[in-house]
Amino acid sequence: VASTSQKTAEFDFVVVANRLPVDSVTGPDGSQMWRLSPGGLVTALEPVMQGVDGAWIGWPGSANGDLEPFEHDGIKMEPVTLSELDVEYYYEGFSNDTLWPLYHDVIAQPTYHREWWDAYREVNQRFADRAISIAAEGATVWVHDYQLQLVPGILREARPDLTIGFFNHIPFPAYGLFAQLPWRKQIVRGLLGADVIGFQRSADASNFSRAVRRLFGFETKGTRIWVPHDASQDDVAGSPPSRKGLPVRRVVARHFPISIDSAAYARLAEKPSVIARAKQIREDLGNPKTIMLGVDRLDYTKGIRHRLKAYGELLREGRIDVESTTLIQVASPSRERVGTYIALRDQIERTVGRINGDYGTIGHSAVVYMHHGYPREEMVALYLASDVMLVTSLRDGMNLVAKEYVAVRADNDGILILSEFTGAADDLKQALLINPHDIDGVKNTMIRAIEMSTAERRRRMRALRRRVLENDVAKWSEAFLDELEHNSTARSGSENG
Ligand code: GDG
Repeated sequence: VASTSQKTAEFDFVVVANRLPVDSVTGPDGSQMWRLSPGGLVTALEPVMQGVDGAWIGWPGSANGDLEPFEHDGIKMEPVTLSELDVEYYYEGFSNDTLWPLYHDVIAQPTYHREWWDAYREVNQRFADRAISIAAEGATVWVHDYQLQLVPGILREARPDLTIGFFNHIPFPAYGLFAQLPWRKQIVRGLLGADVIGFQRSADASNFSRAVRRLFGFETKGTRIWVPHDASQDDVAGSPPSRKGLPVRRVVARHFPISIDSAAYARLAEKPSVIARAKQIREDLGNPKTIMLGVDRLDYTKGIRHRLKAYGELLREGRIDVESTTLIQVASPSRERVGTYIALRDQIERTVGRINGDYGTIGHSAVVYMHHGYPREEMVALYLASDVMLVTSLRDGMNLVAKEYVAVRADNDGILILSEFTGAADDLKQALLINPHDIDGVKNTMIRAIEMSTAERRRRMRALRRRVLENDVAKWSEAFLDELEHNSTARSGSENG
């Protein structure tokens, strides 16, 4: 075991996530510094981490040598080292080319490689070992996302004193698809090490419970699952284990829809510099009547091609024209060494090039396409500048962009077109919901948005804003940690069935 195991166990609250919430940046004098990556997760957990003795275990983001633990913005960082090969096999391979496409309903073909699985197991063990060595007696450990599904099981075996939570940020697929995974039993057993397994949608939680029943035959009822304490008893045949007098623990699998720091977004949108920038963006585009906007990581789950196809057809049919309507598409670079992503980028850029070639004029582009990341203030300015926000994911755990767009529209204006296949659609019913596969439906909805009356726009946006402002990310983490507190095996003794 690594030298870290000799460290004193000192933290009462430990977050385990693939990435640390910091990026390495180069300062003006050429020196390396850390900058907090402003994600919702950090915002939600920062107060929790500072209230108790907390630490965050994660990969610092580039394959490099060992880094000592350090503190940044009051958060204790515990960096986990990944080698070049770990990045290739565990991260780009098993996480992003096996699990990601499988969990997103095989929109792209998942690749199954035994070497990738071996690396996934090894790296999960490494993350778990760190948690085992730094978590204080009786601590709470919150593990995040599909890269680390084996960690709860490893922790349960080694440290039954811990209270263990897991949250899956992406969908959990129907059993018919999940069953493809050669290591489906190990993954499910790994997750069942947690006291609470959180999902984005209730459908994800029921897909998971069904997988548990099909693979193990454990008893489930509503959001509860009864799991043998002793994994060697898993295969006891016949009726559910709890009825055969085996010691069981209760696991809760339910949905906790994630959100954003709504107030922080609303505040950014009030800044004079951001408002001025939004105005500037409209002017730079020649003040078209309608600006449509897409903001996505460049990922095949986001339905960027479907969106472009619909938009291109509207131009071809003359239902919209480049003088009155502009589409801005921000596609931030993502997973650029994975083959599927390289191919997708080529397809998207070819399509944008064609549309602009066919319909653009000297003064007006049909599609303004940008393949870079932007500071958050620029994103908010784009949201404010746009009349119609396009979220056309083919499958998406939640989709925070939809919530951010709503949070910043204090003017109660702007229209959200939202795919039914996002977690966000479960809650944001006042959006214009679409099926992105139905290109005619998407086209008609775009036209409907362009023509929508001010009264209807306001009515819808007001209702959306109520939802997003009320249910922010702080509520999300409170709800999860509250459930975890109530369903801890460690805290309730051996039996909580
Ligand atoms: C996963 C799940 C789930 C994007 N480009 C830039 C930028 N962004 C920000 C957005 C938003 C975030 O990144 C993207 O979040 P999403 O939720 O839309 O999508 P994923 O990255 O796929 O996230 C998803 C989420 O986890 C949380 O659980 O909702 O379903 O797939 O905040 O604003 N931010 C900046 N510049 C960019 O260029 N600053």
